[in-house]
This record gives sequence, C-alpha cells and structure tokens, in this order.
Amino acid sequence: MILEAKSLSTAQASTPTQLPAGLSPSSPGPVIPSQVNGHSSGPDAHGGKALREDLQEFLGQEAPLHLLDDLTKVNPVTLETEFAKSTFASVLRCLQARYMADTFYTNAGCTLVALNPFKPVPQLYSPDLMKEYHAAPQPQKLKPHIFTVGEQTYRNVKSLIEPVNQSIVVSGESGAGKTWTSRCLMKFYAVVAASPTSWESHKIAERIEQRILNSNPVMEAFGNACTLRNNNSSRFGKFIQLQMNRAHQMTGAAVQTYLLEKTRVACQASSERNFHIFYQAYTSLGFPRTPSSATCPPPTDLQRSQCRREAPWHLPEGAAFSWLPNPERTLEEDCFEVTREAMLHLGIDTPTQNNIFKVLAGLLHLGNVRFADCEDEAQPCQLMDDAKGLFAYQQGFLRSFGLCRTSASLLWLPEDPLLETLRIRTIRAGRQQQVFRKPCSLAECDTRRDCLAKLIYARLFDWLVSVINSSIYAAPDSWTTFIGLLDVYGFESFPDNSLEQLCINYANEKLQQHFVAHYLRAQQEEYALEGLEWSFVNYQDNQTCLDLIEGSPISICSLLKRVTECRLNRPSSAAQLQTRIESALAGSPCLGHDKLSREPSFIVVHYAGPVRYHTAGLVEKNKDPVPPELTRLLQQSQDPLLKVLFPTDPEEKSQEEPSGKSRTPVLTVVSRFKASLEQLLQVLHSTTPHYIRCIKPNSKGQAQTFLREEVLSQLEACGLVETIHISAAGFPIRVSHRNFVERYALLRRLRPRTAPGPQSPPLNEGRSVCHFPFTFLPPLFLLSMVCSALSLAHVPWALADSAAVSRLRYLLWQPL
Ligand code: AOV
Ligand code: MG
Repeated sequence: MILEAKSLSTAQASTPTQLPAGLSPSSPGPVIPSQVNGHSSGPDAHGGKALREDLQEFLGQEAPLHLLDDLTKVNPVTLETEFAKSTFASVLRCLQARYMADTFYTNAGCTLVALNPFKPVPQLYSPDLMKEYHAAPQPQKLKPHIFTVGEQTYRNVKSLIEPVNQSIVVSGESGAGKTWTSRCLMKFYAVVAASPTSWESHKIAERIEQRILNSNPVMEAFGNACTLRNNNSSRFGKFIQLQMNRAHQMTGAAVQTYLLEKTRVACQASSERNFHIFYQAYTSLGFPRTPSSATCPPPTDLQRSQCRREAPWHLPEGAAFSWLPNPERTLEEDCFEVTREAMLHLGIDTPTQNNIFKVLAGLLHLGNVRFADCEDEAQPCQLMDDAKGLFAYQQGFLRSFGLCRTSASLLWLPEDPLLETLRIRTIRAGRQQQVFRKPCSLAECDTRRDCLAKLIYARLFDWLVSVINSSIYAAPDSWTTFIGLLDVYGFESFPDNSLEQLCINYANEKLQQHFVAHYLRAQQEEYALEGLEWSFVNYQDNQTCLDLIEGSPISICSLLKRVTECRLNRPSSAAQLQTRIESALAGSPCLGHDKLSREPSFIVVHYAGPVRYHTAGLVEKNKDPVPPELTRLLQQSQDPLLKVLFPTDPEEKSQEEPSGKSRTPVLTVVSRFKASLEQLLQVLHSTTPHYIRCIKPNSKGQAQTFLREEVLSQLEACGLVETIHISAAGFPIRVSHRNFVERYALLRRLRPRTAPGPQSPPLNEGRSVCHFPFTFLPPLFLLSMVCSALSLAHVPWALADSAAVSRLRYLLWQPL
C-alpha cells in the first residue's frame, strides 16, 4: 500500500492513539506546535505563556485549554476546521515563537519551513542526529527537520512496491539558506546511504560520498561571491542527482549547473566582491588579513613562504586589483586550503591547481590594463602609461614587466597579438575575403578585455564541473534511482538589476509555478474532478507574471530575442527598448513603470515582489558576443590548461562567414537559459517533489532577530498560508487503488451485511489513486486490524457503519 504522505502529519495521524516519540503524557507545560497547520507531529518541549497564547490563536480564542495540551500528544481530528483558520498573523506568531526558542524548522502542510538561524547550531546537524532520524520508525514523529525530508525521500526511493525518483526543491530568497540546506542534506545522504563495506576498504578521501561532498567547496569557491544580500551567494544554479543502487547506497552523482553569472569576473557592484576563489588565492600569499573562521586558521609563515615559492601566479604583495574589490573584507568562505584539499580529492592535482591559479592571476592583471583614447581615429588606443601607477602597484614590478605583458605571460599568450586583439577589430569581407583591420574605440577595447576574462572564466568553470562530474560519475548500470537536490540562486532585487537578475528571478518564478501547479492547483483540481466535497482555496498564481516573461506570442523573452537577433532594426538606445517593451506588453498587470527613475527601466511584479530592471546593456548582455579573434587568440596559448579550454577546432574556421560572423543562428543568453530551465522542470516533473522553503528572518543576517514584515512578505510570496489551508482540509493519504484492493482483498471474501448501495458516493471511480481525509483514519485502521486478524469470521462492518466505511467498502468492491 502506498501511503504518500503529502502532509508530514499523515504517518503520525495514522496511529491516532499513540503518543509521539519523546513525549510522555506528563510532559510539562504547553508546547510549540511543530507544524503551522496544527497537525502537530511532535512536541517541542518549550514552555511559556506566550507560546500558549500562540497556540490559542491557532485554535481560536474559545478553544478549551485541554485542547492545547492535546496538541502535545496527537493530532486531534476535531481541530481540523480550526486549523483551517490559520492566518498570516497566526503563522507568523508561531514561526516567531519557534524561532526565538531556537526551533528553526516547522512543518507547514506539504512543505518544510526552514528559518535561517544566522548562527552556528552544530548540534542540529550532527551525524548522531542524522542517524536518529534515519533509524526512527516514523521520522515524522520527531521534531520537524530537513532530515525528516531527507529520510522520507530516501525511504521513497527504497520503496519495494513503487520506487520513484525523488527531488527536493529548496527555495527562498537570496541569503535564506538554500545552499546551506542542500549541503546539509548531501551530508545526510553521505551518512545514511554510505556503503557499509567501503568504510573499511577505502580511505575516506577516496570514498564516493566524500568526493561528492568535496564538490561543494570547489563549486562554491568558483561560483559563489559576496553580494549585498548574502556573503556566500550562489551565482549559478545547481541540480545534483544523488544516484542510488539497488542496495540503496549512493554510488555516484551528477551535477548540472545553470547560467553562471560570469559578468562578475569583470564587473562587481559597489560593496560586492568577485568570486571567492580570487580572494582565496590572493590571501594565500599572506596578505595581512585574518581569516575569521575557526575551521580556517591563518597560514603560518612557513606555509606562506612555501606558497610564495611554489606559486607561479604572480600576485605581488601590496598590489591592488580593480577586479578584486573589497579585499580587506574577511569572510569565512575565503579558506584556500579547504578548496585545494577538495580539488585534490576530486582528482585535480597540485600542478593543475597551480595552473588554474596562474590563469586567474593573469585575469586579475588583465583587469588592471587601461586604455587611453587616441585622438587619431585611425590609430589604436594607447595603453595607459603604466608608470603613472594608476593602481597602487609596486613600481619595480611595473617597470620590469608591465601589466599587459605580465598578463600575457601568465596566460602564456604572445604579447603583441594579445595587445592587437584587444585594440583592433579584424573584419573579413567581400568575395576575396579581404581582411580589414579597424581600431576599436576606447569603450570597445574595454569590452574586449572584459569579454576575454569572462570567456576564460566561464570555460574554466564548465571544465571544473565536468572534472567534478567525471570524478563522482557512476556507470549507468550501477544505479537505479536518484534523489535530486535543487539549489538555485534565490530571488534578488538590487538597486540596479540587469539581465542576470532577470534570469535569476525568472528561474524562481518557474520553481514557484512548479509548486503552484503541482500542489496548490493540481490537488484541488483533482478533488473537484473526483467529485469530492471541497471548497476551493484561493491562491496567488504566478502564471500572469510568467506569461509576461516567457509567454507567447509576445513576452519580454521574445522581445529581447527579436531585438537581439535583429541586426538592422535594433533599438539603438536603452530608452527605445523600454518603450518597445512597454508598448508591446502594456496589457500585462505584472508590468510596471517607475516614473521617478531617471534611467530607462521597466518593472516586473514578481510573485516575491516588484523588481526594476534597467534596460541599458540588456541587449548586449543577451547577445553575449564573443569576437572570433578572441577565441583564435586563446587557441594560440601554450598554457596546458588554456589548451584544454580552447582546443583548436578545424571545423570552426570553415563555419565562419567571410565577415567573420558565425553562420549558426544567434543563441541568446535568455533563450539558452529558458531551454535549460524547461529541461530541469521536465526532470522535476518525472520525480516526486518535496519542498523546503527557506525564510530569512531579517536582511541583516543577525541571529535572534525576527522581523515580522520581512518574514510576512516571504510567507505571502510563497503561498504558505494557502498551502496550510489545503493541507489541513485536504486528503493527505493517497493509496493507489490497486494497492488498496490488493492489501484488503481478503475482505472481499467476507460478505458485508448490507451490500454497498448506490448511495455510496463514487469515490475515485475509474481512477488510480484513492484519497482519504483524516476522518478515514479510524475505518482504515479498523480495516488494517481486520486484515491482520485473519481468523475473524464476521467482519463487524456494522460496528463502524459510517459514511467513511461505506466508501471504503465501496472501493473494495470496485473492479480494478
Ligand atoms: P542562499 O543559498 O539561500 O542564498 P545560504 O545558504 O548561502 O543562502 O545562506 C546564507 C548564510 O546564512 C550562510 O552563509 C550561513 O552563514 C547562514 N545560514 C543559513 N542556514 C543556516 C543554518 N541552518 N545554520 C547556520 N547558519 C545558516 V543565494 O545563494 O544568495 O540565493 O544566490
Ligand atoms: Mg546559495
């Protein structure tokens, strides 16, 4: 029998007379409800008048006091209607009460709400606790935790009847704790799904689970950065498939990444930083910064001098790099040794690592190269006089090498072609394929320099992901099921938002739609279709916003694509693009206009709030043009790593048009991203999804600070209260009709006193799943008892001849 616990309360409710684990009837005082829908699964032994008041609010002011104590024991079915009255205020108070009592996880219908503690809580993630959840007969009875979700998914893939691939969608705004949560879940699976034999036979570093875990520090070092919202903000999306074999052991994994924010390499908003790895490499050379974390002790003098001796990446002491802003800010994430160690375990040896850091040092030097405008347009821009010491560089270093030369030597590129490529555009035109050389303007030179850096970094990141994948790869025949963990960049709204934020917020809209479609809409439609008594719960559908972004025939995506692809009719200015978007999509209620904004922009009213996007640079970013000369230049590099990243492809040249432009149609950034999101959603649709909603209690990252307005807006955005209403009033027990009949078929031999009459409501007729509300629990329980007591000659149908039982009986006699 499949008991798909859509609400985490299901399992505990199925044994209504049993006390949840860890609670004795004499447990002192009132408790905090462990779910905001009141289907309390476990007690949290926190006392206090305020908490009792919170409970009172849940249950209504008139709720008798003994009911509050009842909550500590089981989920009293009679309270369902009261729970359905949950309001934002009561949910908020409940979450606040729990947060202040250091209880960070709360069940809310089918989702788990995770409040960010913003402080270390090591006891919450200890291996012992993982094992406790793993070993519990009914983990739902323990305190709500991400390990409950982890264990539930693990048991689902282990199901002997119908193992189904699982996915855990971790969502929430930037800094809410998604990456942290998915990291902890990976650790959980590494403990519970580890192969027992290999502990003895393998060194820890060689173990597959350890390698999978090692992928985190590497990917975070190269793909995360400090933003205004989060010191360790993921600048790429990640879906990791943890693959299980028939013995339910993790045999491997596969990582899929989504759209790295590569523009960050060459351009960082003020008060933000570049990717962590640049700072890690920089710090390793012993600059006067004190690492803040106990896990990352400062390098010793010996280590520093050794590092300097060995490091072939020239980052001179005292140098300032314009692409390395705010280097004085100390972050816990700046632990170079952890990254290097993890890389080593993933098979990236020390020489290759040094090669990577040498290339990154080359990029940092490239970032300091400045061009000066040349009055004669026929002449290329001059390099700014190095000796002016625009950036506080050591004079001796500058004079002997020069920035561009240093960069060229670190990237192992010929210096003159590098200078020429940065400053001169080559155009091939005419039948004779004549080559024209046109000096670039100052702005074009800057763009080409930035483009070179972005190109190298993006390829390096992709290469790292492929190395990680090959290190954690499991042969297709060695696994049968998987658990997918999705951790994408959270919803973002900055003072300046551009294409990166549009893509990030678009991804979050898609995930919200997946939730709405899968849970809020589909469940209710299913009930209606089956003729079940159901009063429709209204919810915020983000379809209108998605129509604005990606709908057809016209949407922001399609307009951007058209404008990007069209060479002739491209709006020449950001203002024109704004006008075009506003006129073409004027009818959408999700499109807004900021009259006070001096810069051309448009507003999208997302499910999580309105965001103003600047139109300047949107089309260029969407096109993301890479001058073919740049790729050709990088193919000339003698650097072993760049040779791998930029192989010479003989077909590439023949595909080029005489004008130097590729014949293949332009694939814009947004259209590629849209396609990859659609693929991701297909994968999610093929799995049983579980949702973890990360909530940020305050935007300053302070512990013990719960700002109601900020939390409220997040609750509203994700439809949490609606979820609670549907879960509280819904049908949480789902049994496939076939399994139901197979399990209770025995009873068909026993004649009921009265045959099920036509008055029995046709529950689930012709469908594959039977839904049961909570009121069905006693009859289901009775049926189970009957089945186990095979010797019973007379089924006491009449004993419980309620509407529920006649439905169950009806189902039993329905043909499969
Ligand atoms: P995000 O993934 O949701 O943001 P993170 O997972 O990086 O957010 O969390 C932000 C910070 O909150 C972490 O660096 C931790 O310091 C802290 N934190 C989160 N969860 C916990 C926890 N359970 N215990 C202790 N500290 C925690 V973004 O990647 O920006 O969308 O793009
Ligand atoms: Mg993250």
